[in-house]
Amino acid sequence: MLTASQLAQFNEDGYVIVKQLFDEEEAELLKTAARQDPSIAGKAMEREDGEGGKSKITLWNDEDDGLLSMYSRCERMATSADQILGDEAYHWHSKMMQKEPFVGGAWIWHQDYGYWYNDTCLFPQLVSCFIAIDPSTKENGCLQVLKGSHHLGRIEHIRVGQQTGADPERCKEAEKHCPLEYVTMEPGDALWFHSNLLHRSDQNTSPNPRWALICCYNAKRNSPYGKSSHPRYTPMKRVPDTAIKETGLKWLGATTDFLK
Ligand SMILES: O=C(O)CCC(=O)C(=O)O
Repeated sequence: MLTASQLAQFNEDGYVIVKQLFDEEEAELLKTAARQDPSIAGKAMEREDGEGGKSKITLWNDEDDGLLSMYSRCERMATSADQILGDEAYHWHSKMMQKEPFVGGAWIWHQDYGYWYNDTCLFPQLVSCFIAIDPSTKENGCLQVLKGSHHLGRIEHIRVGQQTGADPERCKEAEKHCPLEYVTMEPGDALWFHSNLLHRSDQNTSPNPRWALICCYNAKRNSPYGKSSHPRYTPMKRVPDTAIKETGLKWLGATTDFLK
């Protein structure tokens, strides 16, 4: 549940950080599941950044009964997503971002709605929650955001080197108006960010991993009208906040719909 002032901050800045959304035990369980659930390593896709780095991502659309799904399904996440979207939120996808020491790749400026527009969502009424698994620092490539850039609306996304990102000329201009913030976080902290917020991250040149679980939600009324690589509105199987500790070390199931 977000407070009125957290919601106001989200609307003004395009993001809000919730410190310790998950307590120490939940953050530790998340780290163990991320590192040990065989699906995470087994279904990881490698993404070259075109600058010599590469990141691994494991991405799934559906929810199941494994521990990692409890983070996206739990009441405190689902309710916050409802509040931000002003509608019933449903699970769009979750992804495990694995930025490994020394090799973890960079991401260029982009808006998530830059891509999700092509999934035939009419409104930018989607939101992501970045949950830090490791400390997320400048050195290991924490997320960077342009504060208030969600007010720009959707920017055209084009091929830039080996990545597709927001038009670099527009981003350069946006940087003159919207302050750049390095979002440093501790394990268990969460960052909610708008689907039109410009964000990027640097390579991880440090000896420390920078992993994060990102859970993304769409609004019920914004269900894709056409072809989409993510699901149409399906009610979330919401679980109480206690489900994380109760579930314990249970891995994602064989039926999980991982994207390739
Ligand atoms: O993990 C990162 O550093 C970037 C993540 C990101 O930009 C995204 O998932 O849209």
